[in-house]
Formats: sequence, C-alpha cells, structure tokens
Amino acid sequence: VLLAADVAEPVVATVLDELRRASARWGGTVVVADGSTPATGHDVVLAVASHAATPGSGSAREAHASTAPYAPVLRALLGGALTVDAGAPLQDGMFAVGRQDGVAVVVAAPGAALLYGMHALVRHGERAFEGPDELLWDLPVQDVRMLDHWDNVDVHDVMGQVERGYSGGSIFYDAGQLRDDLSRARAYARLLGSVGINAVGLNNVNVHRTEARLLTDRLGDVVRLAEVFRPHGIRVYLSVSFAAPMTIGGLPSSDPIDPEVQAWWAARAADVYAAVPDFGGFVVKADSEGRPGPFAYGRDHADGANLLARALAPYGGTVFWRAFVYDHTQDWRDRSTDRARAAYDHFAPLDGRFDDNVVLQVKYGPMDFQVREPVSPVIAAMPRTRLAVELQVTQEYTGQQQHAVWLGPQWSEILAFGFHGEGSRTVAEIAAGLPGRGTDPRPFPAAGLVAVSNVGDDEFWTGHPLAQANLYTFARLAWDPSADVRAVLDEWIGLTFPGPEPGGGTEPVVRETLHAVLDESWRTYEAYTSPLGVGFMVRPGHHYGPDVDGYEYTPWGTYHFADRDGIGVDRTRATGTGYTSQYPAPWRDVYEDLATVPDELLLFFHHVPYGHVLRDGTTVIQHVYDTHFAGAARTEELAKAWTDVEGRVPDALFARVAERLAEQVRSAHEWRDQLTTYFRRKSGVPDARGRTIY
Ligand code: GCW
Repeated sequence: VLLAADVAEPVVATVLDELRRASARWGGTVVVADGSTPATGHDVVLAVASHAATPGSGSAREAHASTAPYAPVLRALLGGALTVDAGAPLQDGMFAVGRQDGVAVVVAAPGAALLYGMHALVRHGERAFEGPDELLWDLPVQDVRMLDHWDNVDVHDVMGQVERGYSGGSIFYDAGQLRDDLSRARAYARLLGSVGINAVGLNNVNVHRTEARLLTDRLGDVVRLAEVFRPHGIRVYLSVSFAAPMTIGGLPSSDPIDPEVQAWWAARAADVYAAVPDFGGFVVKADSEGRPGPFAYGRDHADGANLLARALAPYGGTVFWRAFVYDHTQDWRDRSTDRARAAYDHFAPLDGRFDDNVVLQVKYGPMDFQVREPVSPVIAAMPRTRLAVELQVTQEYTGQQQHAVWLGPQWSEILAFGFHGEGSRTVAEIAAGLPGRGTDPRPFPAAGLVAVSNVGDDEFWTGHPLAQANLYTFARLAWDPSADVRAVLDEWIGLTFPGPEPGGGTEPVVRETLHAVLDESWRTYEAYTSPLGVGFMVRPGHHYGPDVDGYEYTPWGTYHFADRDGIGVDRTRATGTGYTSQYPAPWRDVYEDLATVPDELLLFFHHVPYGHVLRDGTTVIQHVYDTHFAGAARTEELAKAWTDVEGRVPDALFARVAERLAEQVRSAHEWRDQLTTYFRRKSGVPDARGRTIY
C-alpha cells in the first residue's frame, strides 16, 4: 500500500494507523511516499489531491455528475507524480475510489476525505481489486453530519446521567468528571469517522450547573475530547445556557443587546478557541421547556442566536439554535392553543434575520420525535436561513432500545418528503442546499442533519445490540439521503456479522434473520403503539409503555381528545387550530381535506368518529383493534425468528437480543391490551372479529 499524503495531518495519521493495523492483521506493507518513492508497483494507492478545496463552489449533485475531469489526475498520480493537481474544484469530503491501470486507488480532497475514501475501499472489499478500470467519485450530500449527546457530567435526576439515554452512562464523563480512560470515546470517534460524521455535541442541551462550566474552568475537558475526535475529522461543539453570563459570569443580565453580555460571550469564545482552535461552536436550547432565553428581555430568537454567532464568527464557529420552542405550561382546557404550531409561529417570521453562521436546528416533526408525525412545516418556510433537520437516534418514543426498532425507513421517508408548489424540493435537498425543481429552484442555504446519539457505556454500546443499526443508518443517510435504506441495513449486517470464515461473508441465515427482525420493525412498532398519527399515548415522564390518558389533562400540549364518539386533533383551518395553513400547497389542502389526508396521519389532522372509514374499508376503531392485535402477534414471530441464529452470533449478543425481544413481546401485549380496552370502553364498539378485549 502506498500512502501519498502529509502524515503530519491528524486525519492522515489516522489513515496510516488504520493501514498499519490492517497490514499487521492481514499482511502486506505500508509505504509512505516521500517524493522519491516510485508510484508504481503497489496494489493499493491512497493519495490526497493537492488542489485546495473550493468551498461553496457548485453543488453536491453537480459534483456527483462531473467525474470526468479527474481521470487525468489519477493517471498523473500513477505515472509517478506523487502530488495531484485536480484541475477542478474539489469539495470538502470528496474522494474517488476504484481501479486505475490495474491498481486499487483512493484519491481524496484535502481534509477528512482520505479517511472516508479508505473506509469506502473497505466497504467495496474484494470488488476494489477486480474488474475493469473505473473510478467512483463520491462526496457527502449534507455538509453538517452531526451527533448530539444529551450527556451530563453529573447525574441529575430520575433520567440518570444521559438524558433519554438507554445505553448506560456517558462515555465521556463519570462521577462528575471527565473520564480518565477515554478508550470507549476513542473507539466511538473512530467508528463515527469511518461513516463520515463530522460534528459531535459534547453535552446535554439542557445545560445544568456543572456542565455550564465546560465553557470556563472545565474547558480542559473539552480540550481532551477535541483531541479524541480531531484525528477522525470531527469537530466538537458545546451546549451552552443562554443565562450563562449571569449564572457563571456574575452579570446582572443575559440581555442580547447589553454590551457587557456581548463582551462576556466574546471573551468566552476567545478562551475556547485559544484552547481548541478547531472548535465547532455552540448548540442552544433557549426558551424551551424551562430553559432561559431571549424572551425574558423581550428579544426574539434572531437576537438571541446572533448574539452567540457574533462571538463565534471571528473564529469560524457556528451556532446551532434549536427551533424546539413551545409553551409547556398550557391549559389543556384551551383547545385553540396548538403545540404543533409553535415552532413555525416563532421562527418563520424571522427568516432572513439570522447571521450566516447560525444554523436553525429543526426537529423533523412539529411535535417531538413521535413514531409518526407529518414533516415540520418550518423546514419549507425559511429559504433564507440555514436549516438542519434533527432526528432522534436514541429511541425515546420508539421503544427505548428495549424494542428492536430500526428507524431507517422512517428517516428515509422524511428526507424524501417533497414540499411541492413553487420550487419543489425534498427535505434532504433543503437541508443540503441543493437546488429544487419547478418554477423556483433556488437552493436554500446549506446546513445538514443532526441526530441525538444512542451510545453509552453499556457492554453493547447501545443497550439493544441491534440499535447500532440506527447509528450506522443515520450516518449513511447524512452522507447520502437518497441511499437505498435496505441496502444500508444490509451493509451494516455485513460489516457487523462478518461470518465464521475469514472473507467468507455473513452467513445467509444470520442475514435473513436480521432482515426479518428489522426491515419492518418501525411499522410494527407503530402498529402496536400509536394509531393513525395520534402520538403521545405514553407514560408521562419516562415515556416507556402505554398510558392513553397519561398526558391528556397535563400542560404539555400533547392531546388526543378521545371521547365516546371519536378521536383526533382538529388542526384544520376551517374548524380547528389552523395548523394546516403552515404548509405550502398542495399539502395545506391535502392535509385539510378528509378526502385526501393520508390515513397514517388522519388523527394528527382531524377529529373523526370511530366509525370513520379508512381507505382500506376498515373503520378507525376496527383499525385500532386490528393493528394492535397484528403488531403484538408480530413481535412473537420476531422473537421466534431470532432463535435461528443461536450459535451463529456471539453468545452474549444472542442472549441480550433474546432478552430484549422477550421484553418487546411483553410490552407489545401490554400496549395491545391497554389500547384496545381503552377504546372499546370509550366507544362501546365491539371488535368485529370477536377477540378478547378486557
Ligand atoms: O423529547 C424531549 C425530551 C427531553 C428533551 C427535549 C429536547 C433534552 O423528552 O428530554 O430534552 O425533547 O429535545 O430538548
């Protein structure tokens, strides 16, 4: 293997380390080119193109299409010239992998791309050494490919150390301190780098007292974590509290227009960048669920975000400002207030007011990471704002890593959702800053995808070993949102369960069983939990297990309004909260009209009688019965299917998955029985198929 790149660069040093590890294991030698090394006679060549990246030139889609200019580059490389002039702009993260003149080749843009290319070569496997000369150019579609950790340094409350964490404690912090032993964090950074993640948020967006000090006297912890992530092309970010100038700075106010407050943030940014020159920036949850924010001073969220953005701007830092702003103290008796409207009402009017280094981080749906929600209308409403879409890899509302729920199909559907009308574009295209189609194809400013991580200090990293597939799938979709998601799962299976024979590949029964358990798991979970888009029938607080009325008479704004006659939230503009008007055409009309609203979102948009007939001819009440019986029965089949792989996957992993599947079966039956009983009692309508309802 020939490596032609500057090994003094941290990411290139990582590539060299990986190559050496591989050759120690599989044989072969690694040669670092020094100018006098001949470029011929190697089986594999990895090289960085010397042409500087030209940020912002062209779009990802154009670059995908223009592979031709690079062919001479490779010829020059293999002809003996060890530095490459690409002769055309290379973009951040861009690489080619394939064969040229019979040699397996990776050529990459400067930066982390060589690492990405090397891992692509690994995924190509034997194919890279066979067949005709061909180079496949690739580059990430999304600029931002970020994982946020809701980790606390200290343990705070009933939620434990990691908020909504289902995989044990934090891999960064333990007992109120940064861990001495960061080997898990190092392995995690290596894992994320291999799938192109380029940003990590180091602490919970709910910033508590100890965690606020990561910005001040605990900055040394950030330095150490940045050292862990840097070699893998990953920049670190801190969640900060909007009230920090008061709580840790001792100032009388946090008002964004106060010069003292501005100076305080500027000084903090200067400190952070002196310690961590490639620091990414801040993540902020403000005026949300009790966190402080600009509203306290009568300022809006553009004022708040720009305050921090201006402190970071001199150093190239970015503020990720979350749009998850709503009233969590509303009166359930007031049916005109609609939590689903809140993010749009607060943020859409601010379009155009955010500085260039602000990214508005918008949850994919208008409520909160439910198993089924419509896509947030905020995503289409802010063409002059950089916007990142936030997903939840940690399974707060989707089985908490007790249930096997692979979220790939949900994310894929969200990312492919098209906002039609003028300048039709998908969610993924908006986030990526790609041009749309139609009468106004102008791209929105680019940002990307963010997700809440699901990793902890658990033996299997993710509690449920199969939840690792979600982490992998998120990263691969951030790279290419239009990837065939089942193929992504298949790739994960192949890499994770390599089979007993070296090079022999995954055993077919293992592959088939994992597909059987995971392929349809999101829809199965939806079937036995939340009917027709209604959401939130979970136990309050921890959110595990069923409780139909758990949130019904609370201030949280998450209601289903079931009574003896019907169920659902009227969000129409004709008779309801008017939420449908936040969508561009045609969705504002599709969702408004009972005749066109998709069944899976029916109860999100409409209050209907139990006898309302769905497109397949069943009534709403019969659908509730049928899906819950079928979904729960399906979990039994999955648990049984899993027994086929005993002895073919590691024993401890087999046992952990079996244990979780047993809990999934139990829990799914609990969901079935509570939901069917609740709605049987409310509606008085018997099950047409006469099954047992309590
Ligand atoms: O889904 C909710 C969670 C909170 C979380 C919040 C958020 C970090 O229940 O635990 O707080 O979302 O996204 O800010």
